[in-house]
Amino acid sequence: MKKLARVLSVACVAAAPLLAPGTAAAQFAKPEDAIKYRQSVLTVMANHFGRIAPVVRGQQPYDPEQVKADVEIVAMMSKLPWSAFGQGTEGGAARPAVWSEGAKFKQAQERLQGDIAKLVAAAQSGDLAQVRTAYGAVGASCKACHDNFRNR
Ligand code: ASC
Repeated sequence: MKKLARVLSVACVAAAPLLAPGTAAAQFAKPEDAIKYRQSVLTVMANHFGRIAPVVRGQQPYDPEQVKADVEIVAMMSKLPWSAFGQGTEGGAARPAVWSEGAKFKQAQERLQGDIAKLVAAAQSGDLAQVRTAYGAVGASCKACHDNFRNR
């Protein structure tokens, strides 16, 4: 029995790289760690996205360098949360649909990243009207994903 357990554990370690890269075990010691990681990343992302809101609403002067810096943080952060939604990490505010409708969840990520790429380009243009349009599209992407995949 002991020997079988050892053989199995060696086999599991050997097979680990073949598993989906997003599995909790690959990157996080515990499911709670994955939940904390994705929530932290999304919190930082929302914070920097939110800093641009008063600018696009005309409540704060447009400082192109500042907007660019915030958009770059949003873009970087937007790459990170998804691998922390691996199998076995159900919980937090995530709905079961994240796992039961994986293809749709993936589409929502891709929509967001496409919209963020446009926001990066708009921020680089230094044209507030372009930033405003692209900002609205990113916000709509955030909302669409939340409507489908996040508990209120
Ligand atoms: C934000 C933020 C979100 C989105 C979403 C858009 O600033 O933190 O989650 O915009 O509210 O509807």
